[in-house]
Amino acid sequence: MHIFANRRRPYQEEHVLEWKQPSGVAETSGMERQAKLKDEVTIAKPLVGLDVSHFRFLLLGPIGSGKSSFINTVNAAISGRVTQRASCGTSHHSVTTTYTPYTYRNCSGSSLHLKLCDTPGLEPTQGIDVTDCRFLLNGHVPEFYTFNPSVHFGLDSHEFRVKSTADAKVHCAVFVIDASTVDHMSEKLVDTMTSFKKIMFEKGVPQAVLLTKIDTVSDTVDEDVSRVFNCADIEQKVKKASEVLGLPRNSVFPVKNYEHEIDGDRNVDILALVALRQLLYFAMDYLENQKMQQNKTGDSVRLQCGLWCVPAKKR
Ligand SMILES: Nc1nc2c(ncn2[C@@H]2O[C@H](COP(=O)(O)OP(=O)(O)OP(=O)(O)O)[C@@H](O)[C@H]2O)c(=O)[nH]1
Ligand SMILES: [Mg+2]
Repeated sequence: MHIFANRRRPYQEEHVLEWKQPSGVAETSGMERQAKLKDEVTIAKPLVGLDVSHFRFLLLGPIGSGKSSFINTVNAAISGRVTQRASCGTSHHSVTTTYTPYTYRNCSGSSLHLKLCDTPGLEPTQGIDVTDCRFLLNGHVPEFYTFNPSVHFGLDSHEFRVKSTADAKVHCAVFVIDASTVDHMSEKLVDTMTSFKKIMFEKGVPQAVLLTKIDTVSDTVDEDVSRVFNCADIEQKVKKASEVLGLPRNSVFPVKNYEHEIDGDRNVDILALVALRQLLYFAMDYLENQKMQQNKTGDSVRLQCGLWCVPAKKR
């Protein structure tokens, strides 16, 4: 069954695969589905007891891959207004230079408990490196810090936050990849992202991939974004992204960002919201694991205290 529209189009060929179907959204109308997804992402809150006010997502990826555009697309999907909160465009070097957290508010003014953090794009010879990535994941980089390509951020930077908090740490890392270039990404960039991934695995930080610009690789999707999960071309790009980054296909989310549009499109919003909901699930799992570890540590401290408290005669 089609994920978004339960009907067959004349150009839908026999070989076109219905390759993926996020749960619980197939049977409802587009409007209901959009409203349900919006509710879900609006009410999602970090687990209590961890001192985390917002889920923090770190967006990483090559220059021009659509990181800032995704931030704007989410804003449009949540607030109903297509705007340019984050500056977007194409340039020789990254348009984004600052580690910027974006928070969101829906049409009725309710704040979402998440921050999408924009970062400068990766380039073969500059951009965020493995050390920067580690500091970002650990929460040592202050929000709104402007990266300087000629001076590395480090322990000697006066802005280095020595004391990090659970709130400042990254709860889910998101690689943003352009679907039109995924088949021929530079080896250097892939190596950089692979080394980021290694640190994330070490730290237990979940990783996801946003596959952007799907409208540029399929005329069918360009014409009607709701056909994304019926499109063999997109399925192939998702498979490629999963192979390149070594992450499972169910953590690769195809999205189309607002780019030339001035009005919202329900199907564009739904795709962004489906991706965002999954990202929230990943971050929730991460925090659940943190809580479990915290409890385990607490238990062992309690156990130690218990032993110390055992009266001498009983030893
Ligand atoms: N057609 C299409 N264009 C897109 C999409 N996403 C982004 N773009 C365009 O791609 C260009 C780069 O997008 P940005 O969002 O600035 O990319 P970025 O990853 O933030 O780039 P840097 O900040 O330079 O690293 C802009 O011209 C966007 O309009 C998409 O899904 N479809
Ligand atoms: Mg940007």
